[in-house]
Amino acid sequence: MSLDPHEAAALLAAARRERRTLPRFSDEHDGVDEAWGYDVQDLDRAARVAAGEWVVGAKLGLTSEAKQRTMHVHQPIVGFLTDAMAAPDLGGLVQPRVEPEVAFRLGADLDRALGRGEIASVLDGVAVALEVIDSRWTGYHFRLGDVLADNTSAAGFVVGEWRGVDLEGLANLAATFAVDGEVVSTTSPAAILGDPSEALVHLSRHLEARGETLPAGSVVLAGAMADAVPLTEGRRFEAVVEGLGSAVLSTL
Ligand code: OOG
Repeated sequence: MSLDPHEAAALLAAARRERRTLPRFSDEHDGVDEAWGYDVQDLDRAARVAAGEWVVGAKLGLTSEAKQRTMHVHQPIVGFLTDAMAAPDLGGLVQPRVEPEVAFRLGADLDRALGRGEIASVLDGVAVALEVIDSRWTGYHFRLGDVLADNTSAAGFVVGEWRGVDLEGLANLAATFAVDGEVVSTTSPAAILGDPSEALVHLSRHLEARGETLPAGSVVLAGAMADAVPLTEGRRFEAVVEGLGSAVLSTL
């Protein structure tokens, strides 16, 4: 039996409101694939906008082979960000995790598929970020269609200070992710598709294929540089990229 995308979006929204997780749709329904997942995500976005949220950008997920292996989904995924996620109500989350990322700010509309060499021309800022993810799927057990329907687990984000864009050396800057001052991962922006510029290339193609655009001023989270860690109370999470700055999320 297939599941109507409207019904799926309503089930996900109710579970989010009630702080419940769900068994993945793909176990019980046919047709839970990429196109279906983005259809549900589009309905979710429309419902949130109708409820007064603003779309402030986009995020990429599963942008490293390591993360794709961990989550058993083998391609990058795209979700949307809203203003509510910029000040997330952490108490309303059910199985939150946090991961270190690189964020970009668009200085021009992203309205066509771009090659790598054109990326700098649409950016006006780059920063270190932390993303809070919270899956609707119990234990983060999902397939591609499920995670797309769930807006790629997007729940919140924190962006450090915006810096001028120098894409040349960005990929190989040294990065760390620390919890309570103790480094849990040593990494670099190269963990994101080999170079985080590729996340923008991927996003621009994704938008063009769907006939969508993202306006100047939007924030783009390029993807995780290291595995997510559980977001628990009484802790301080910090991502640092040398020469770029840091992003901090404290639950103290
Ligand atoms: C999917 C979203 C992961 C990333 O940067 O890889 C993500 C998940 O693992 O829940 O945002």
